[in-house]
Amino acid sequence: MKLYHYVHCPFCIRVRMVLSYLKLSYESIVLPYDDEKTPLELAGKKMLPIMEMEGKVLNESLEIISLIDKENKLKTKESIAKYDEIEPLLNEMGSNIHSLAMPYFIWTPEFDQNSRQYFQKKKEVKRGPFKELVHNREKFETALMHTLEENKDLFQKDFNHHALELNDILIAAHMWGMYIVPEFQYPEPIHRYLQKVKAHCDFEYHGDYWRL
Ligand SMILES: N[C@@H](CCC(=O)N[C@@H](CS)C(=O)NCC(=O)O)C(=O)O
Repeated sequence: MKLYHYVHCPFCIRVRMVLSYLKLSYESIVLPYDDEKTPLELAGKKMLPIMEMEGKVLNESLEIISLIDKENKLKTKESIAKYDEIEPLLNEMGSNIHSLAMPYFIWTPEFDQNSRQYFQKKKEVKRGPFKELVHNREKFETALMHTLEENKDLFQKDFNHHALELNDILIAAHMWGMYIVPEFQYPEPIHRYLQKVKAHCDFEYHGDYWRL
């Protein structure tokens, strides 16, 4: 299996988490964000994740995950069947998380000068100048905290009595970006929940940068 991904991308992170939860080895290829040629050649559009496996090229995270989790160990079938129920929450959280995290993503080792400029230019079309996003961070943080408060029941699982499910991975993968934002801290119960998902998945957000 060959996974082409962006380290910061939540859709890629969910695939990485599932692979590592299931202890499946794969070739990890972090593509530069400004590389348009490789994804276009592989999948016909500039979108990651892309997975090459079993003679196929897959370009949708949930399709990849359903093929990987053959034994339905994460209740993948049930999660995907009910994806409509969780998608609005992921979008709502994702919108604020991205506005907060994007100005910082670009300073991680995933980016060089060209890919940083490419990313910033593309994302500023939709979200406005990164400097303004950082300036207005309180507004996005307040909105995010409101969403988290409204959904606090989701973060109560202790994983002693509940098994990890794909839904936990989908939520955690979207929330992970906030760990890149300076001085932001999730409320303690949410941080604990996320760290448990991370431990179950043996997931290292930035592991690809430091591989020997
Ligand atoms: N529905 C897709 C969404 C993947 C997606 O949105 N990927 C973004 C990165 S987070 C992307 O590749 N964007 C490329 C670009 O905007 O240039 C999935 O679930 O895999």
